[in-house]
Amino acid sequence: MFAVCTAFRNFAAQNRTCLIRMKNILVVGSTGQIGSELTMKLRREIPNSTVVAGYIRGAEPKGILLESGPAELADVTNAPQLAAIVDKYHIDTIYNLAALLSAVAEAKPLLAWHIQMDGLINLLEIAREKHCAVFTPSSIGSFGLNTPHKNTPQDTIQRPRTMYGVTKVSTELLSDYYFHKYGVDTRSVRFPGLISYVTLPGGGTTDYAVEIYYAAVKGEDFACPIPAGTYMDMMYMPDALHAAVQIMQADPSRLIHRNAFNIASMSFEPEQLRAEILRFEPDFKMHYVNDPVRKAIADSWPDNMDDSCARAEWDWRPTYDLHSMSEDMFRHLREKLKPAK
Ligand code: VAH
Repeated sequence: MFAVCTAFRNFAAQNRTCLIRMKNILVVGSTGQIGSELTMKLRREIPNSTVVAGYIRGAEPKGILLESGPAELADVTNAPQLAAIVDKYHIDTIYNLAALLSAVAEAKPLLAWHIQMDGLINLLEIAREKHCAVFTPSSIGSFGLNTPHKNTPQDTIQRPRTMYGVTKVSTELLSDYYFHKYGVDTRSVRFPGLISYVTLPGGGTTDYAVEIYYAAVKGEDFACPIPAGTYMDMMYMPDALHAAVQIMQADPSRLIHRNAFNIASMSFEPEQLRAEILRFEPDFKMHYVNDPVRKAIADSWPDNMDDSCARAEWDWRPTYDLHSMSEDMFRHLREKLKPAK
């Protein structure tokens, strides 16, 4: 009888969260590659919402991110600081985007664990006590060498050998645990490599696919750290942001999975990207450089994921492909990087 009551209480708590969700939102890591754009999207698109830009010292919000809504010091490893923000703004949804990306995490594995895992447990405990929903992204980095690389299934073996990957698998498991044990409304996706013209990423393995566009627009010879023929899932940022919002607004009764859905839109290797860029910059030059850390990481990640569960359970659909993304990237970067008059 006790088990039934517990399950019902958890479900009721989870549904109460669902009814009040996505009005008062905290974005932890709001000045990062995803956070800087997600914060603005939420502020633009969620009517009557309060979207708090959480940041750490040395990465303060600036410009429109600072001027368009509240900002608070929100160090994911400082639980009292986070709890005070949740109370102050009556937060109902937390986007947890605080993380070291794959290559940096390999250089600083203990710091990566501290941020990604000690930070996550802080947020999940606060969410349990204060009935918040929590989105903490996973990634293609959660897979390893013995994961099927082609059409990587939603449910499959995950034995990554990078600290980034270990934290992503642990994030998926811990987030599932808080849902099943306490009814915390945790949901997330496994992001591919994300490409954007707004905020430069820092220290990822897929980031060559961002840096290459900057080099092409600047007329620089691009040094590619990823060997030809190395396929990885990639996604244009607008699609990734749409997924991050759409999943948190999905009908929970349809969700069979929760943490973390495979989502996919395109898979390419450096030579395919070079060919696409030459369509916009015929004089573009690229050569390969040896980067054993990024090569080993990239070799362990999928070529392309199967995202049929996300499509079936919450109607995920990408809108950009390599050509439409490249058109948009060049249009914005040529404007952003043009010499000041
Ligand atoms: C990285 N861009 O390369 C990030 C991302 C899926 C890759 O996690 O580490």
